[in-house]
Amino acid sequence: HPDPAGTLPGVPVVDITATGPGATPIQQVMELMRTHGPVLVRRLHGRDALFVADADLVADLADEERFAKHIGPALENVREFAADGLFTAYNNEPNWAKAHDILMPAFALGSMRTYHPVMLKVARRLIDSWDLAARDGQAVNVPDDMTRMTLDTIGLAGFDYDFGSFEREEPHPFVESMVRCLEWSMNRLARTPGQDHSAADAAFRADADHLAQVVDDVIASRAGTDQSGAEDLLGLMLSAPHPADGTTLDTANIRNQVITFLIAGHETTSGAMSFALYHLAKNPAVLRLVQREADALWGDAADPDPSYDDIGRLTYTRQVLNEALRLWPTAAAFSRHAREDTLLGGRIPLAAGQAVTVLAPMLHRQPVWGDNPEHFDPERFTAEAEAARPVHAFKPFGTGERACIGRQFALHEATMLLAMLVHRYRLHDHTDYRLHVKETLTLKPEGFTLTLTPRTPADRVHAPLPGTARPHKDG
Ligand code: FDE
Repeated sequence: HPDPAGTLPGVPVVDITATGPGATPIQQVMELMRTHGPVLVRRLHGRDALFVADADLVADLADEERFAKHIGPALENVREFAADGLFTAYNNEPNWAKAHDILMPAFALGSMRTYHPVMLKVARRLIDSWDLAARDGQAVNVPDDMTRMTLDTIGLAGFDYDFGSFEREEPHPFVESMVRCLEWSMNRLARTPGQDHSAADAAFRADADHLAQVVDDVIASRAGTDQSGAEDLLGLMLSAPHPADGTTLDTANIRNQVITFLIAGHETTSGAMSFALYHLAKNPAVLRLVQREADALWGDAADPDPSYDDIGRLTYTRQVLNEALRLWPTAAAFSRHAREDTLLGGRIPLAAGQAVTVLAPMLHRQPVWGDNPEHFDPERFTAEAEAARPVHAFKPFGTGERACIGRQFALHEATMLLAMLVHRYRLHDHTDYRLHVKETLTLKPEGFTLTLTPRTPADRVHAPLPGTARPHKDG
């Protein structure tokens, strides 16, 4: 029978044309893998996509000699509004290497020292708003507020531009346009050939124009000022010469980079913090351990002043974030292609250019994670546990030279905020929330709300910090 991708030996083909991918395509593939195993071809209207979550195959895909990042259909759609920005650039597009080289220093671990004060300032905006909610006994919408916080942070830290998200009832219009652009990118994948989508496409164009407009404002508010010495992203983009050829980024590319950073820098990070708070609300024993860590640093201080170095000491808080990213990696899939004809894992023949998509949430539930992978357990991320596990078993930030450039940025921001929140509030799961994961290319716990009460000195956890008293890993 006709088979566009050619049958792959031992790989099941699952045709989803009858139902389509629906509103939650990532979770649909997760379900398919629970039935058919961690390697499968998903067929939609005769178009095939190979998905893998098997740990050995993912490790093989991490081989940069034989595989490279693939811009699949989803990222092709994102290219309609982010073009040759870092995330969506083709590997061989000159602006990828150029922007990568210019911007790398801004994301090295040491640069977090520069961003720390701004991150702290925005964390305090969130705390001010949560203090009011706590006083009035009102619930807070966790993903909405995390999105306010991460947008303001990347705006200020990256571009010295203030979105003022906490002064608005509704999300900033930029966020609304951006979310619709991402939804368009996702829904466009599910289209039935031959139907008319001109209304959706026109609405998308209007949103994409709005994004470009906001970004031009961000850039305009900087243009003309002296950029020498400006260390933020926009400063680098406007002024830093490429180390090799001395040229700077062109205006169109700067616009694409700003859109890229505003998107990449906040949806994924806000989702990660939202899932972390969800798991803490559901796991009081873990919450107590995070509180103990924060209490050991900041004691009864009413308004602690976290230092840059404090964040490096929050090792258990970091483990909680990693464990949240294990179960719900908010950038859930990334794609690779074969550079030449090759055998994936020594058994699946791939032609040069053929794409494979890694489904991280299922990779993170494979047998290397033990026999109870659904169980939330930050002990999986102690240094010892990590050393004992294959390196490619955990991929929330992608792989290789196209892996996430913003990883340290996101982790510093998220670790600090999480510790400040658990230090300050008791979290009440007042609705007995049932997890509902919304997909807009990224993942978030839709409709997750908490009520809060201030913690008092009597709530502090006074136990000492060493790892010896911790519950044992995997029973
Ligand atoms: C990137 C990234 C990735 C890869 C993708 C592919 O491969 O396709 C991933 C997976 C990610 N990333 C993830 C994540 C998570 C989180 C939380 C984050 N992420 C965050 C962030 C922040 C920021 C700022 C960012 N991020 C950014 C970015 C960029 C720019 C990119 C691209 C790179 C290159 O060069 O390519 C990424 N990120 Fe991320």
